[in-house]
Amino acid sequence: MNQHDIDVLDEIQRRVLWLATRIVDAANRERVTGDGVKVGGHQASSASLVGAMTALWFAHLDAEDRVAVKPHASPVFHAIQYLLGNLDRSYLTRLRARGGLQSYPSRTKDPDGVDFSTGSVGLGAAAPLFAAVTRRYVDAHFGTRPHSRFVALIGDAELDEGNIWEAVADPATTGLGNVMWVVDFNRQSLDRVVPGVRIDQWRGQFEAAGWHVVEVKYGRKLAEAYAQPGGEALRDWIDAMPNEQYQSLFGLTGPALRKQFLDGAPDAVATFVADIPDDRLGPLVTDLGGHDLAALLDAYAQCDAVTDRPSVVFAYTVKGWGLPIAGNPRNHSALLSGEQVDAQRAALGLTPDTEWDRLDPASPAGIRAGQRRESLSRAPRERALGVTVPQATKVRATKPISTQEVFGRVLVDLARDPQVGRYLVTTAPDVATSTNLAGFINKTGVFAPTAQRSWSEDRMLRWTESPDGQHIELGISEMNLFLLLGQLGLAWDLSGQPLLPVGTVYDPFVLRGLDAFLYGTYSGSRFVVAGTPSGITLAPEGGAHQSTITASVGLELPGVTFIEPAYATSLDWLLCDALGQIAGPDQPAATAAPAEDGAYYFRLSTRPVDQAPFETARARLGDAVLRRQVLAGAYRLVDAHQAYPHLAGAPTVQLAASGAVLPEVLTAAAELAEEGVAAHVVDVTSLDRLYRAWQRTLRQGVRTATVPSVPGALRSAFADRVPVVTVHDAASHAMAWLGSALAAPAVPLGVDEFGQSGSVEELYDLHDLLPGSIVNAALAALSLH
Ligand SMILES: Cc1ncc(C[n+]2csc(CCOP(=O)(O)OP(=O)(O)O)c2C)c(N)n1
Ligand SMILES: [Mg+2]
Repeated sequence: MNQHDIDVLDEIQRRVLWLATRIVDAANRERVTGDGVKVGGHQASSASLVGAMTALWFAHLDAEDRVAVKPHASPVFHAIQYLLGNLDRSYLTRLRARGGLQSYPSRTKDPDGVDFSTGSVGLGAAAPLFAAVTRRYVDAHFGTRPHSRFVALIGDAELDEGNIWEAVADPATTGLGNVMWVVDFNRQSLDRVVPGVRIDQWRGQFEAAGWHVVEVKYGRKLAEAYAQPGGEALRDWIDAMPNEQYQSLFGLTGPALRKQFLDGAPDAVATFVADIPDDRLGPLVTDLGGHDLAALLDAYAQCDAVTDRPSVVFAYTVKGWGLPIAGNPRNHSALLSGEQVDAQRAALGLTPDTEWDRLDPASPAGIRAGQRRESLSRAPRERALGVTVPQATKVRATKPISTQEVFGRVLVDLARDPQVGRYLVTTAPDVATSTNLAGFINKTGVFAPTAQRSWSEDRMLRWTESPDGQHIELGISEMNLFLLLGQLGLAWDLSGQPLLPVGTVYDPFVLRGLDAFLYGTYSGSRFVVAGTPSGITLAPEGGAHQSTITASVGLELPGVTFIEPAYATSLDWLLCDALGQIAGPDQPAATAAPAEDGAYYFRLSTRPVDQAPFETARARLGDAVLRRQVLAGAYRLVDAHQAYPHLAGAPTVQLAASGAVLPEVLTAAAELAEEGVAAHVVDVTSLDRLYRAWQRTLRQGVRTATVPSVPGALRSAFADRVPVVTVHDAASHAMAWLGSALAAPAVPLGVDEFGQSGSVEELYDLHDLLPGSIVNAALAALSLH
């Protein structure tokens, strides 16, 4: 790149800085929200990355490359997309406004082609790494795609987040030469100028994990000064100076800057700078490489040249570069005043009439923008897999069996399906065998970029590692599990190949990866995750392994359908349906509910459960009706009027339960019958779908001021206005709303304390989940009626 090209890029970056600053400014100074809440935005954090991002989009990226942008640099991204012609001008004044640009980059809500959502710091850094893991898998299984580079632009304080180091350390992410992280090394976080410079520590951590590290520390002015006689003293002093002192220089000019700069410096430095006039000294000593376009492009090229491992570039920058708030310790959320904005505009030769203009298309900068727009344009990708997932597998259960075991068997059966099998990919954080993925792994093998020799032969588990394997094994990091699942579920877009991703994790540790779970679904990803085993039914394992709040979490997570079956066939139907939805087009032909999109969370158990009651219900309802109800979220497992005809006219209750506790509930129903109470038993297969159905009718009623109806999913399984006991191996709260939905008194039973070790019976006793307690709860519910 010659000097002319660098000058053109420099002109572009000045305009990018202006637009990014003004986008935030307009949102704050020109919008009347009437609510007294500050709109906000980050001019300083944005300015910091203007150079690195201008260099990327206007001189480095190709159409197939994918980039995660640091959350607080979203205005820079949108300014660039605008200059490239990919964003309508009307959006520029609508940052953080409804229907406008999101505060932080959003794949699903921003209009201009965001590759990775960001916002929760740390996750946006790791996402492209797992997108590259996904690409490596896709290339190995479905043929090589056009080459992509996966880039993350991250803040330096993001490196404090543990998930970054979990991602870097996992063997699954090694050797990815198409990954580049650019650290915006401005040595400031939100609260402060970070004490000390931790570059050596971080360099060591990256290098120990096998990464290639590049530092872009000095700009050209400084590099030239260092090369002069005596320049070494200057260099040594700038390197040795405390970070806080260095940062303070950005707020100073003239003699005050010189005085501060030389405070504590050796005499040789004072001598060296004695001839440099005041107006040049500041720009010289603050000339950092992260704002030198040629130095940045050179660093990117160095990363491209290293193809056998990921790269990280530490770009030394100034937070607030080019703005009057540069380097100020309190600049994270600082906004320029109107006068300061006017001065920035005037300095660029713009006026209020021309301030939002694109680059003049006839100018060298405008021509470059036009060329880049063309070379970065990309055809949209097909989301649907275009295969039909069967409605059920051949898995049959005659003996008592646990849902965890059925889950494993269904996957093995689907792996044999000529259409579906090759698209399945499983992953687990070191719990594949203990969550029953062994059968699938025996059948499909473990993925490794190159074939690995096996040193031990285990006849039970054939852990063959090769590029054909369909299980990606992770170290113990639930963050990595959900980050990988999130990216596997976006492979249709980021790697041009839809997949059917399935992950497993011990249910309590879903919480450990929760932020990444949210991240994936917020990004619009679709996958299946099984949380197994779950609840106090995992009795001997004790409190640290017994999940209680996960059912509520699953129910409440947007973009996630929470499913907790008890019986083999219902799980088979539900899992096949979930994979069918994932394989389907954007608006899947829904089951009983309207289109749902996103992830499916199956909460499973290792408790063997007698399948006979399900078969009885099946005989009563028939497969078609039963399947429809199972998928809709609930069916009547025992109809008291049919099971106990002699109780016609007797007091009636309904016992609603999910998952492993159903045997106790069935026994309670039988005991109630003996006491002259008719008890329906409802197996709630998806509390989430029921809740959503209820909410839909309520909201409809609220919005149209009409009487809400009882949704079909509830009506076919429950009896209206009949007292209800809810029973759940989970916090009692998750099911408690059913009373309101049925307009009936409710007694919710569940686990509201930390668990402990014991037998299932002992622990059910402790938490009032044994049949006797359920009977008493039913009588209490009747008495409340
Ligand atoms: C998980 C998470 N915790 C906290 C925040 C709030 N936060 C936003 S930016 C920031 C500081 C980021 O500093 P750095 O990464 O160095 O960015 P920059 O200096 O470029 O603004 C914090 C704490 C967040 N967005 N996400
Ligand atoms: Mg920072």
